[in-house]
Amino acid sequence: GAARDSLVNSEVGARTSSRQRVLVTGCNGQIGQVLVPALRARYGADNVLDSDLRGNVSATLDVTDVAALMAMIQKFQPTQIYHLAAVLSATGEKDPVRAWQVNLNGYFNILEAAVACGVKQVFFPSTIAVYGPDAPREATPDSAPTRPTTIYGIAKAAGENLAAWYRKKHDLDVRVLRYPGIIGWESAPGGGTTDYAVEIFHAAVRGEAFKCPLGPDRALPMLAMQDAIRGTIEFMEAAPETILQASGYNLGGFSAAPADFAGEILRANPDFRIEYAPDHRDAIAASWPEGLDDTSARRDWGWQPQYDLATLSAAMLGHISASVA
Ligand code: AKB
Repeated sequence: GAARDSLVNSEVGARTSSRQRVLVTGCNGQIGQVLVPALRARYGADNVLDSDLRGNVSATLDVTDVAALMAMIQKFQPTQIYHLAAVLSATGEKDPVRAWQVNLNGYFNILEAAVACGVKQVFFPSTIAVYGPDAPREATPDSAPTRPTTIYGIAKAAGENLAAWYRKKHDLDVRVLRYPGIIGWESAPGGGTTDYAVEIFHAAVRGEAFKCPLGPDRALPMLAMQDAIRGTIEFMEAAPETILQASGYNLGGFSAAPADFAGEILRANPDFRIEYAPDHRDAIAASWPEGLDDTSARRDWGWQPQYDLATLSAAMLGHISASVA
């Protein structure tokens, strides 16, 4: 009954910080480089295993290699997997086969291995790229149609449906957030359409003119890395009964176009120069929302972003300047 359920839930709550063992894939990516230290601070360094295909990580793991994945999970015995390994939107259009193998098959391997090995929880980062040209452009709600036009969006939309299926069929606690473009001073993005919103600040601090791959007014939903990391951990730790949307939640921050970032930078540095040279990324961005409605995340599990365009832009310039000084 209810009393027993709440007892079970409070036991789960009491266990969260002490007995969490977390495997993170794709740790060399933009999010992983910031999420791993945050998870280590919370659950203990030894309880967080950072993996990637290559680079400076504790474990080398190709998520498309089922045998290697199973062996790693059997050895480390994670209670949770944050599955960040993915090929992003702009790269995906250039190499769709690899994008599908990593983003869909790799994720499917993670879900199957999680069920086989008794992993309790899986985090799947979805994206605004699941929405296509037929979704409302402004304040796009969770309920908007997901008919994406990039291979990245198509794989992520399938991933959202897979999450709901594994929740229902296997009682696996897969949780999904639909991230906007994420902007942080801590790490460099790679292969995405929203990467420009990080790169513009680095160019400004180096005193270089920025060649922008999107048109001046191409607005997209954006979110501060600090908000994204905090929100993700809060979401994963939220009581199971507060997670009502099996295929994911929009995670909103603010909406901004290249001209908006340029305006913020110009206020601090009147010499900043930007040149617009829209390329294939502008076309990808044109198929995505301009802003997100994240009412459900706010209502169900208390999502609340802290940064807006002005505060994030100031923080970006401050932190990047400090790191090169
Ligand atoms: C990309 O631009 O591909 C990503 C995303 C919005 O999913 N940053």
